[in-house]
Amino acid sequence: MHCTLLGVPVQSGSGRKGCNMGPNGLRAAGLGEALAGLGHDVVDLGDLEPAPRRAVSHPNAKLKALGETVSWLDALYDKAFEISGNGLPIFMGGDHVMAAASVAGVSRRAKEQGRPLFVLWLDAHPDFHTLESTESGNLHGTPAAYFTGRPGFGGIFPPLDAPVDPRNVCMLGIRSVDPPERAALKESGVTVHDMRAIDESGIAALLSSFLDTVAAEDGMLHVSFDVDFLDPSVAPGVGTTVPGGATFREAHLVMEMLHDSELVTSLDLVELNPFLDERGKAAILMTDLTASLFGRRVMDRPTRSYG
Ligand code: 6HN
Ligand code: MN
Ligand code: MN
Ligand code: MN
Repeated sequence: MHCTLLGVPVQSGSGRKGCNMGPNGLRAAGLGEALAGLGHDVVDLGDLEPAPRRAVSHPNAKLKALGETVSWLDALYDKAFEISGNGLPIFMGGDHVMAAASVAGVSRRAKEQGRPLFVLWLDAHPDFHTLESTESGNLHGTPAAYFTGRPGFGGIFPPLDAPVDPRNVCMLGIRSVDPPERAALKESGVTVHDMRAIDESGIAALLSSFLDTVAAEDGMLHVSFDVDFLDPSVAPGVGTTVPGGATFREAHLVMEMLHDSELVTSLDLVELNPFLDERGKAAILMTDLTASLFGRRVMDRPTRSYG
């Protein structure tokens, strides 16, 4: 497999600083070496730079850092389309707002190839706010609304050539939803498996039924992995910790099943905040989880000390 690593050190979409160190946190944890060690051909393109600023405005005065954030999305939208034409891109965030552009870019690629794009959203949050509905004003709460074509982003976020069908989006790990998101999700057709569903049904059953659908429709599959999908006890290095998240083994099992499915065509690793991490715990776990996605099996795991 040819893997392309791209750092996207955007932090303006989150309420706090430190996510801009995420790409280097993953590099320090040995992400590139881990994938190369599994026999993959790995190229690290370094870090993206934002595009020149456009004049953008919106009546919601709560929105934070709109112009700066949009300049990152503009740059990433083109880059994601470009690099998705050659191997499997891994977008290293940066806060989750970057998924607006990574998904929009790979969706344009899927459309060009005449295949449907599916999105597996691993997160405590659905990030399903519009620019109107967000109360925090933090734009990392909006990407899933944008790429599924919810209204109000036109002329502000990059033009969306290929909206993702909400019925092709599966969210796993959800446990923190704002009222306007809840109402919109209900109408949307997005599949939401919250933590209770995972407790009751087991994560494997929920994931395999989604993967069966992707395979049946010959879909491309983008995985967007927010660190806060994980329980904060195993991944403290994130600004938006929510108790009751996925365990170490639940997360690895997801990645192992994704590997076996051979369906994944692109990946986001987002919201890692090395400033908030404990001796690289979250950075190392995200790296090891990515290794599972790229073929490392339980019996082959290297001996590691965790903090
Ligand atoms: N993330 N729903 C909250 C908000 O501020 O809109 C939290 C968003 C979290 C976003 O974790 O990527
Ligand atoms: Mn998120
Ligand atoms: Mn989140
Ligand atoms: Mn493999």
